[in-house]
Amino acid sequence: MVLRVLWIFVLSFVFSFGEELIVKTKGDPPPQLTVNGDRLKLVKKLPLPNTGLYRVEGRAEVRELTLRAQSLPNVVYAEPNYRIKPYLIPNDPLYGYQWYLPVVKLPAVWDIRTSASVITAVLDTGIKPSQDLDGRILKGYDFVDNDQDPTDTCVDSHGTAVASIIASLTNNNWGMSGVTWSGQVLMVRVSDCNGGTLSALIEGLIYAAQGPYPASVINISLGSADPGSCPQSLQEAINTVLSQPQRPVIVVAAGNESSDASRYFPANCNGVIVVGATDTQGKKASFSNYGDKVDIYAPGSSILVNVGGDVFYKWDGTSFSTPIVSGTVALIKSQRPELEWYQVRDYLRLSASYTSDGFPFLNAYMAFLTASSYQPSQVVAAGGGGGGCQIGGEASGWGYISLIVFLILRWMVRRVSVP
Ligand SMILES: [Ca+2]
Ligand SMILES: [Ca+2]
Repeated sequence: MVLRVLWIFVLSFVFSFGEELIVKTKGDPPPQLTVNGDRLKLVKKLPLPNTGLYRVEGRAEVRELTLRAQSLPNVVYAEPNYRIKPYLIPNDPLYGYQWYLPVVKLPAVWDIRTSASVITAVLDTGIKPSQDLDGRILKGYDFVDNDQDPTDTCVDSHGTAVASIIASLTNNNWGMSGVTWSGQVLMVRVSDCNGGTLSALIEGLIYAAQGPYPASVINISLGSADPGSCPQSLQEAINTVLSQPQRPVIVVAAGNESSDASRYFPANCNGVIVVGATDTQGKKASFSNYGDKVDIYAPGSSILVNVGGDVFYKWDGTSFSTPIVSGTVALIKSQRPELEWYQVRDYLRLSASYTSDGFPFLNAYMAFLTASSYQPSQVVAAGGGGGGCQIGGEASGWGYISLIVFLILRWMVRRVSVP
């Protein structure tokens, strides 16, 4: 209950009212209303008796002005001219099988922003063609065969499955819906049907960030328990990626071994967002890795995927919870491209709901809203010979204040809930 009240509090800052009032008067709406010295100018009469749309002249706060207008003797009622939005539910015939999309509140994000404008790289087994991915695929490089064709040669295409969750054409009356509605994915082949190598993964990472299609989000739904810590070369590659001008966000799977994710790379590397999986009951999936390294959990059981053509499966694994988060991050980065990876991680965690067994669970809508309230304050040219541009910023205004209040109240709620 406290949290619900809290979110209403946060939302009241995230949403701002329009600078207009709808006013019903006792008689014909006058061309001008004066409320304690503030002037309201009639924009037009509305098709209701004695009702006009008024624009606020000056910088009066609309909610305060509304309250004061309501107390005028010739006013029947006054209210802000609230913003409305279409409630988009896609028409893809298999949308009904994608139970995980409404659970993480993605349709609510789509009401605000359909389609990611940034590129998401998928470092995986490559790609097979599908009608639902037409125009959504950027063909990257194949670091397994060292050629320009990242086509998947496996019977069950893991890479296509991952890409389909992120980028399937949404609202095209065919197949399934993609998390980014219709964002683009850069396909980089770093694994064949039997797996890949660390070097291919490193090459893939650098290519994704620095190649011809610089990615802002990089999805890695693969990894290894060997050597039990993050390889230094991989950490160096990750550090290089994070320093690129578009500030890429790397999202990686926690792994499916039902053990501590700190044993698995790239989940145990620094600078990545680690994703665990939940089941259809809303609890941590039994197979999902866990532990302090895991930043966020998302649905990873019975996930509808397209493995090319018109072949669809329902698969389990952190491989498939990860692209749900990657796609959400792509929508956030499209809105706020300057965000650093750790800021995105913090927004995902701050806005998370919790599973009944206590794991932080993706709430794409709240993550998107809180991240959208972040305002970049300045653009600072980086000095020295490094070139490029560093985008500086700070969480400012109501978004920042609401986040601080949220943190304090959340801390209080947690303190109270611990026996
Ligand atoms: Ca090839
Ligand atoms: Ca579709």
